[in-house]
Amino acid sequence: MTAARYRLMGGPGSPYSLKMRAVLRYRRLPHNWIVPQGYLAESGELKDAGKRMIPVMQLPDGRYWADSTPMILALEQLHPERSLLPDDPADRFLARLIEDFADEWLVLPMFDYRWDAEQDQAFCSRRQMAGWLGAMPAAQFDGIIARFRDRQTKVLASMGDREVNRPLLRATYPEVLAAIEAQLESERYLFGGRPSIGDIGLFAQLSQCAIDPSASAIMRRDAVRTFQWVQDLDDASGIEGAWRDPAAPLGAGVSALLTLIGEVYLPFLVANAAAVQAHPALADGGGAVSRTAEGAVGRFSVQLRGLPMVATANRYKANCLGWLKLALDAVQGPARTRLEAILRAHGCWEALQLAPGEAATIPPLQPR
Ligand SMILES: N[C@@H](CCC(=O)N[C@@H](CS)C(=O)NCC(=O)O)C(=O)O
Repeated sequence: MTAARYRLMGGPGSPYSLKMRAVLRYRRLPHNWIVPQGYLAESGELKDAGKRMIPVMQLPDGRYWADSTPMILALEQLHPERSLLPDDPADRFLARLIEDFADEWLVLPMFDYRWDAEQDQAFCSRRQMAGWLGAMPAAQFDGIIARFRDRQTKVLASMGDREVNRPLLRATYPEVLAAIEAQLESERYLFGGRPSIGDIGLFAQLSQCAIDPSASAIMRRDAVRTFQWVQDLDDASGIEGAWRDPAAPLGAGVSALLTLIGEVYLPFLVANAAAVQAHPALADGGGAVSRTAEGAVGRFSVQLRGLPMVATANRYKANCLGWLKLALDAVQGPARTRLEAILRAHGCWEALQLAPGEAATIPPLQPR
């Protein structure tokens, strides 16, 4: 293996894979981008790494890591330059919160659009498999496409009631686009002139929405500046901006995202955590959106903004809430006072408070 380079193994349609690549590019960390060839890399190095999800990153020392959020945080320890974590502890927490929302919520409308209408299923399956499979006769290619479509739609069905959830999920997608459009009126990124982990999280899901036919049509029609923001964030290695002044008012887009998080995402996470507690045997799905071992065990329903959501309890998402609570708990001093006011104003404070004894039950946030 080439000395001192990271090796990032991911898939062409995987938001978390493009997320990690954008991180390595912005941070100017030398790396090779690798799409292992074969149907979802059912054999070979990726399979042997044993992570059961993508992306998988091999470090220059040979170790394999998975799970984008802890990988990003671990890279921060190894490489202090060009951090994705704002200097100000309050902004740093908000960036983490927005990243989490993007990873665990925005992915839901993205996947629903992708595997719903015929034009989306047909295009998305073919273009993703084209990346995984390389050269191959058309008949053989078509057979694999059919298998892939079937797999993806079945997995989505196992995650919740798609028909019931669709109105809520699809209402939040244009809301995110509108938030970024609003943010772009004053700042290039969420927390100033350089991207944060929150920008990168939004980029990941929107990178797919910009390509997938139905989601892309909405973005191209209603949010052209966001469309280009997404293209640019794919490679931000040339960006040299500064963090915003944390004493200044929050950007309009950040504020809109926090409202959505307070009204929809955090109540969803709280309901999920309660459902996980009620089913202690639930497997840890690792946050892998397209692989839920749980099936229909632990289905729960919750009303969000008066709209119904029926989902399968997910241990990884319960951990996400725990990690956010710990991160908030760690913010002290004047930044905490400022942060509390912001979170309260957006309905995010209560859901993020640790219960007595809860901290000891939260697993460490580290690459898998
Ligand atoms: N929390 C993980 C999520 C990764 C994830 O869900 N990856 C998907 C592809 S985008 C996956 O590997 N799914 C497993 C599968 O399709 O078998 C991360 O942030 O890296």
